Amino acid sequence: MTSPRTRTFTLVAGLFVGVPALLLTGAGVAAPSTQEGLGAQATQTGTPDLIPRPVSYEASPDDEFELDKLSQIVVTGESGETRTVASRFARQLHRSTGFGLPVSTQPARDGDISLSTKGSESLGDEGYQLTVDDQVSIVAHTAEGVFRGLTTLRQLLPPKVEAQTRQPGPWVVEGAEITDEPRFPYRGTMLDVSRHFFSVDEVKRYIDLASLYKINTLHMHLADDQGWRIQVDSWPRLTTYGGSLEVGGTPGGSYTKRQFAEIVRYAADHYIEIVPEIDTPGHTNAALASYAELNCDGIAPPLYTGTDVGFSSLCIPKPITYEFLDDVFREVAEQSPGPRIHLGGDEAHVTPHEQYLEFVPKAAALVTKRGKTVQGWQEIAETPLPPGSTAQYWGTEDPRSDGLARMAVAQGAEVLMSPANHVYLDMKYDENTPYGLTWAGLIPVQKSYDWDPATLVDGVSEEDVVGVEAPLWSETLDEISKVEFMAFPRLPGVAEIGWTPAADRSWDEYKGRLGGQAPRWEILDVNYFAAEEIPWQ
Ligand code: NGO
Repeated sequence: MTSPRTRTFTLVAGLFVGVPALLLTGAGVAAPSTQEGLGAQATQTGTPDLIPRPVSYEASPDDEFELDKLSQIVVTGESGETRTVASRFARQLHRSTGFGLPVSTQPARDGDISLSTKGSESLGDEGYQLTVDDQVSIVAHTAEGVFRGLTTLRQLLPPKVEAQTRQPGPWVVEGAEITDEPRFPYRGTMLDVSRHFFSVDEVKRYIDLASLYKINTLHMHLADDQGWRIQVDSWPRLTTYGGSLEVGGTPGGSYTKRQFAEIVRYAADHYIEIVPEIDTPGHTNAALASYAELNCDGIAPPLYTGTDVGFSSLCIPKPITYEFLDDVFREVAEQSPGPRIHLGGDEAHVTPHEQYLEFVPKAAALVTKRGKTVQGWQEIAETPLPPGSTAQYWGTEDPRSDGLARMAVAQGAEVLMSPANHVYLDMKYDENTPYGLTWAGLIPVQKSYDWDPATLVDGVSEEDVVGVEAPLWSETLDEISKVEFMAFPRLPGVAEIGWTPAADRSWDEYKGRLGGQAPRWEILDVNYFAAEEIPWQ
């Protein structure tokens, strides 16, 4: 052990004489305040500001870890994937700490971080055990579990670890024993790149921020009335013409295959799966404008740059509609390695209802034909769905939406919870929010956090729910900084709803941890809304 580390340890250990171990587990138990004065990441409750709150956190007050210039990341006998995760983490930490952090197979020493996938299968894909003493050890069953554990370690390190430039140390983490795994397998957010287009770099920025809270799915709303944003070689005008504008009439854009692959790769590096959405049969004006033959009357409408919904429809009786969708889903499936494709299905107000019921199963078959499972907005639950489908609840606890969710359950589909009155990130926080919508009500931070996916809808319980997703519709959001303003601070709460057991969540305790994110967001230059309800640090 190097002498600087010994000195720090002695000094800090002195603060802990006679302090009992703290246990953070069970329903919102606030541990006694014992770690005051240990820096920004210690809250008034004495537990670090981790979001999502881990299933179990036990402080080991006698222990302390310090990362220093001799620290290594040790991966012995692991897959190449774990080594890749390790190298990426090393590169990230190198920027702020300046340390080399070589990935090594030598036995771990004090000050090292060791990573292993030799953990029990019961940890699942994302679970991990993290021990902090003289060393940090992360044990999981998969490389993804190791990554989730490293995400926790990032949050345990001082906020300045997020900086892009060299910062002075020390890089100290308090001793702890963490065991953790998610409540739900799907913890997502959605970015609407159709109403306003966001560049590859902007999407990457959103991935960076979401990933810090263990979000594992990014649903991309790639086609709507206002723009088609993903390249389809067999129907090129979808992007060259249908993607040319956005809301307000400003130039739009679209992702080439190479660019979309770059998003997929970047997301995968963060263990985030992309769910591509092609909204059908409504929300299709961009496609209808691009190809006259897709319209029942054979006449292409003009491009649309307003914000109304529910006025467009594919032509359900025409065979070309299915030739078109077959090509589209094939090319989207080729570009998207994830298991799901979202076919939309919402607000088909001008599609005759009988035709809607006929359309969805046909479109769904074109998705499953490509080896993908079907995801769609709640309306698709009215039609028979292929096994393994997901219906995305976007109601406001209203009878019609709740009924649709129950219809999904009745036919064995999974329900993804995106209640618009809680997790629509495009709703304003209060009447002074400079952008956003209000149709689902105002959503202050507490309202976005204080609900539970397994009790929201009668007849839809824990085992029916695959997870939660916070959609961010972009009618009023033309810059990524505005996206950040709407997502932060609400998105971390949705991430916690998806991860942390319901019994361990309470708003009063959570808001303290949320307040502790501010120093990190300042360093990351996040344009967050400093809501008055939060005790910001
Ligand atoms: C609705 C509508 C979208 C809007 C959004 C705005 C769904 C599933 N369809 O949600 O087209 O953009 O509200 O909040």
